Amino acid sequence: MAKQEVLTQEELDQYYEGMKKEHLGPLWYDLGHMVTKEPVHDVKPYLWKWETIRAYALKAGDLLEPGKDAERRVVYLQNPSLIERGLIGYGTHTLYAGIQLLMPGESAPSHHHSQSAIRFVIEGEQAYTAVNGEKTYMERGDMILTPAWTWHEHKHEGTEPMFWMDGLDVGLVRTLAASFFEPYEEESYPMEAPENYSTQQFSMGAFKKLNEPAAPDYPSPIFGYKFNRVKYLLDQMTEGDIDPFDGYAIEYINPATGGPADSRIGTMMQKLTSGQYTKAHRHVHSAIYHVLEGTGYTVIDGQKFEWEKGDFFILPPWSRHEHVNTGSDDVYLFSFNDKPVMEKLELEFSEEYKENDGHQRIESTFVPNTDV
Ligand code: GTQ
Repeated sequence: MAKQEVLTQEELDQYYEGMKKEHLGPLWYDLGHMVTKEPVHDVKPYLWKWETIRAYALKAGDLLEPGKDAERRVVYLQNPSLIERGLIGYGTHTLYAGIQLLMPGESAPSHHHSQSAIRFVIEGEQAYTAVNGEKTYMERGDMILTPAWTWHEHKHEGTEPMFWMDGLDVGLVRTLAASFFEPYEEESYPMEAPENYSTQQFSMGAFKKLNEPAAPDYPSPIFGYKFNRVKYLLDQMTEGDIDPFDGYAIEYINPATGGPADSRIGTMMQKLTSGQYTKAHRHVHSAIYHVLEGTGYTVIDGQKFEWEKGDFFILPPWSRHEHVNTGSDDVYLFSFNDKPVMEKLELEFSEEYKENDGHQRIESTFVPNTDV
């Protein structure tokens, strides 16, 4: 006889109801919901077309001016699967992406926050991001760091609209109840270093002035990571360097540690040659992807996400994925992720998909705004 049968059904019901009223719970029923066999999450994949995002961002150019009407002019990506829980600005449960527009002559004032941020330049030139008083000029394909709690501001000195992506660990910091924000007391932080200083210092070789202190481990001594360097290195890679799941892939690093460029946000550029397709795997970390160049698709948990230049898509945690280049030119996929956090917490784990020669069966094709 099971022990619980010593009580009548009515007594048992009373016991469980009483427990609930006291805000207590029976682990013998609920352990499997807490300590799950595999990651459980409610982050669904999604894809946004560049032409849609661009049109909405450009329209905001008529509606408001950064520094006057708003801190920043940004149209952010809202994952529809997370807004149900009121999670505003969530692309994944940890990561945020927004598309920032600066019109010629405009600037966005200096501030700092406990979120880490990265920028990835989509369109335009002759705008800079200044980090702690050092200007880094931004060109298409460049990645710029604004590490957590560094003072940063943006200014556009060029003649055409300037678009870039902001990537921040909004969800992570919110979940950890660790968000702090502070505007700088003036519009601009004092410019202290020569322009592009850290990028020049570390661009081919690595140097410091005799009396300059050694680069600290944190934050990275480099703020601007140039696309032409990434492209050069990807082009030097040989077939032996191909990662079965990510193709030709390069991670951006902090040269002082050899670890990720930002200590919490991982950044990666992948190249896929014409016809190249990768095998499926899944990992604990989640990512947001931006298609810098090319056409193709990514299969995520059996759903096909077709993309072209400029598009963005969400890779949820623990979801099988594989990438295909269907065009005749090289594909460049930029992505940022929460892998550094998962690794620091010793939570990162990945699993190869072994069935069907490593390729998923495609069960459906995603159409933006209908498959929510
Ligand atoms: O440019 O500093 O998209 O603080 C969101 C928050 C951009 C920025 C965003 C920010 C910024």
